[in-house]
Amino acid sequence: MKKVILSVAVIIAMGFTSCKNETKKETETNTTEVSKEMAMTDLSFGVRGNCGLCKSTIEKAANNVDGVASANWDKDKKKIDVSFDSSKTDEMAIHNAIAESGYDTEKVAGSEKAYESLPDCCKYDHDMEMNHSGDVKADDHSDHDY
Ligand SMILES: [Cu+2]
Repeated sequence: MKKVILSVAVIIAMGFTSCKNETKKETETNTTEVSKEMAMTDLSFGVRGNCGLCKSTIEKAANNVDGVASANWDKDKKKIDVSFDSSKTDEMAIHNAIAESGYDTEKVAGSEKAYESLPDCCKYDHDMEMNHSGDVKADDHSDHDY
């Protein structure tokens, strides 16, 4: 009888141990994921441009900045959503990179030289309004169709 009780006790003890281990692992994984997300900064600002070709030029310029995780320019809103690692780069570096590719941002005027070599369809109007907000929001799903 003692033997039975002992082995039951051992089984219970083993069960507890493995449960504890699993719980601990899960917690550790979650913590890592959360801190990864926390390091990312989301930023959104106006950038002038005309078409799909502008979109790829602007996004390429932003993505080429070390630390930028994603960039998505909205042709209708004339604005870009950027996600970046703030320990590697900052807002102005992204503005400058886009301006260097020929495009005006809210804070930095686009390089004239780069603008001149843009295809004709991309020679946007420098007076164009940018960073439209609000009403076009319902179209947000179109951001993901690439
Ligand atoms: Cu264009």
